[in-house]
Amino acid sequence: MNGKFIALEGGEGCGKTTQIQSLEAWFCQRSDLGFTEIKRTREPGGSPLCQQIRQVLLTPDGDEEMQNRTELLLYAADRAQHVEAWLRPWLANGALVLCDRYTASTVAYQGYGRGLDQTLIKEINQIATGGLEPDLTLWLDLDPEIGLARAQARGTHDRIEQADLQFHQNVRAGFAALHQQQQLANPNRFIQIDANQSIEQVTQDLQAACDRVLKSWAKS
Ligand code: T5A
Repeated sequence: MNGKFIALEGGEGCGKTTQIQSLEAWFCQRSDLGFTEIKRTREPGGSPLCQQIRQVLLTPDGDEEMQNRTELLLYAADRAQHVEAWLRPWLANGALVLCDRYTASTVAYQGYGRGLDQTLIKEINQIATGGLEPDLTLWLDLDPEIGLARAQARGTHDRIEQADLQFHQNVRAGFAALHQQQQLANPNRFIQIDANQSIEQVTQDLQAACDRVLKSWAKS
């Protein structure tokens, strides 16, 4: 693997989609870093096949209730396809990959949100990724009440946005727990960004965090 892999994570409406576009533009100007190309992608839905899985996950037809383990396995199926067919070849080719959500979302949403067993989630994530982990995770941290209000202002509500506030508070606790674990092991691997600021300020904080981590990569 010659490339690098950065994941953006966070609760609903925290601004990932807005910020990943700015980050992509910023990295595109940094030809000094030596990446062969910059790839922006997302989960679920990062390829044509994954897009079909995304539709089942977020806007399924009919009113049959989706079971928690069904949801977990569908996210894993999306990830397995995305990793094997797209992420690994891009990274092998020396790309910088920017991904909107990855395995931390499964820990936070299916683990802390739905209450599924964390050991099961770890195993499923391992099967789906074959061990591919981000070099850096940027967590856009935001009070779920603010994030849900932002997301709802857009007018459409997918299946997961419709879950109650407690679910989204548990999701935030999941990201916080992951952040705390990584703080001890490697503080440059999982960075918390305050998403309750202006779009411009969040962009600046993300760029500063990336600059800091890029320097540590250059030294290693
Ligand atoms: N999921 C995903 C799981 O449960 N398990 C998994 O393993 C994975 C991978 C994905 C859903 O799937 C779940 C999580 C999600 O529920 P999605 O449509 O991709 O669904 O949803 P999100 O990733 O949540 O994306 P959203 O578009 O809803 O939110 P974003 O990308 O965080 O936010 P963004 O940039 O679209 O901004 C939302 C609104 O806020 C404004 C924007 O202009 C926009 O209107 N905004 C701000 N307003 C004020 N101040 C700021 N700083 C702002 N930043 C953005």
